[in-house]
Amino acid sequence: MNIQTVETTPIAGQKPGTSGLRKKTAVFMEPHFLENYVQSIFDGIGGVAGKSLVVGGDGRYYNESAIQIILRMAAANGAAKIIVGQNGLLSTPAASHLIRLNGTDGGLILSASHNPGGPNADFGLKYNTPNGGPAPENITDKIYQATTTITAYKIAEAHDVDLTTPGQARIDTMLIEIVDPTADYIALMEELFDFPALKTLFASGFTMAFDAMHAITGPYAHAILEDRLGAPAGTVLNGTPSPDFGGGHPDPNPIWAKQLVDIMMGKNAPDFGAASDGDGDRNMIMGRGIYVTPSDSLALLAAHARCAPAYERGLLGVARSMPTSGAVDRVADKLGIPAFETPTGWKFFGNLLDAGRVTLCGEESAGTGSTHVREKDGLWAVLLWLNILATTRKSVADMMAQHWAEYGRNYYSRHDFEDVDADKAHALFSTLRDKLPSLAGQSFGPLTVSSASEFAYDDPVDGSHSAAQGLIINFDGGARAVFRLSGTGTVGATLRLYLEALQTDPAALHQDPQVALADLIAAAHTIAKIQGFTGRAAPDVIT
Ligand code: VG1
Ligand code: CO
Repeated sequence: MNIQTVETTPIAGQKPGTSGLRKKTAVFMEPHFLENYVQSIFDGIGGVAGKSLVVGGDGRYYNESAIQIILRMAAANGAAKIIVGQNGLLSTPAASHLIRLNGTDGGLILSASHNPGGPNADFGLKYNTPNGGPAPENITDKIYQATTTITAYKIAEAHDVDLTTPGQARIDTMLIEIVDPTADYIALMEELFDFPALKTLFASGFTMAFDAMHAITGPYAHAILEDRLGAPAGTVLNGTPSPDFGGGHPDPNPIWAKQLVDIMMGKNAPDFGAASDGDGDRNMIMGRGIYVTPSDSLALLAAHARCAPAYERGLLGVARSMPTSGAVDRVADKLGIPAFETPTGWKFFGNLLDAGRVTLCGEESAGTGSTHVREKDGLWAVLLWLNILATTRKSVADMMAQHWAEYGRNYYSRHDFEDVDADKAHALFSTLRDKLPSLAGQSFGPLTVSSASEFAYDDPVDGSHSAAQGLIINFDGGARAVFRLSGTGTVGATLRLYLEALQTDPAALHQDPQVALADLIAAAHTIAKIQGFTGRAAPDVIT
């Protein structure tokens, strides 16, 4: 094998964010950009000589070319084996499963998830560790360090590997196993859930719409929902992945999955609706005439998980990211199991899952998952919901009404101010941070601040400390506003404002969340001077 050692210099800005490195596709395609980052991953994890890795992506523009480069670099760096999805495709949860199933030394996932794809949109790459989960900060720090000192990368001179059919290939001595991206994942789902009960549910006339948003879950959803479970053809919408996700944002929320929302809110809506994101790790849940917030979905799944065979013995504990509502904590209380609060990003759940401290975890951004992999998993959440509905035979709306009546309702909303000038966003943030100690006792409209702090996390398993994970303002009565800057964007800054208020009055459980949260929204704007700093009076996206 001819190995080229290409001299290079560090490229600024290769610092992984909430979930790997995300940049404009054109930036990833600049000379040496991808190669520098891949070599830095390899160097940051102590080299890949003799190791095996899983490689796959969400099929966005540049996916396959990037994989060909990664294969040649892995061979040049002495890797023993690469397991790659057919046509370079793997959903994020399927990649996580393959890493675990095959005991590989981790994997590379090519995705910018919910960010749009295409030559003028976004691309991303992240390293997952041998447990199948996104690399924790101590490893991403090493990778970043390597990007700042890199002097050369290695790449084999080889032809493109044909990834179109499952089978084996080689670059010199490195074995490349090309696998069906869906097969092992489907087998796992079949172990976790009661497929015969789900078949019976669909056979009884239960109807569903699943919006794959032109992204990676299309093939998985077709195979599971329609082929295995007998849902009628047409249940899966937008089920053929396209490199630019049909020109849309593959972000499963009421704004970007509007087609599904219109169906579910319209006449003759199906019983159940769901959508997933670019790389298949998120889920949006709807019922006929109702949108279920991800925080509520997590709480409901925790309350009823025992309906599914995989969880029939109960849950060890639950975890949620800090900005996610406390709805699941109330369920945990009742179940008598621990509830953990972690920073945003799935990498913080890995230790808790590995240590057997939690079984379920989730984020307000529509990510839910369990011990079955070490990523959030969109279709898994959909199947768990289906298993619960198959057992209870209640509508989604009735399930939610029952849940709120029992636990109270954590009214919840996230307001995103996108593409704000980065300096202005940081100025807002640091001004607010400085103000936190003086806020307690101050009133804003009818709301009085009870405490304010910056969130930091001490991992209960390995003791690692993560600082500066968001600003929290608590109000008397339990309402809360949280401010964070997004770590997944590629232009400017996105300010996220998370709003939550618990309502236990049975007469006030069915309001519009924006109305229920109006005082809190006003208080948050006043305290942080959002318009003053950003010029924005209203958010771009409300979920
Ligand atoms: C966002 C979400 C976070 C999620 C992350 C990756 O991060 O808020 O909850 O874990 O995306 O999800 P941020 O830093 O932009 O708020 V995925 O499905 O885009 O990999
Ligand atoms: Co995703």
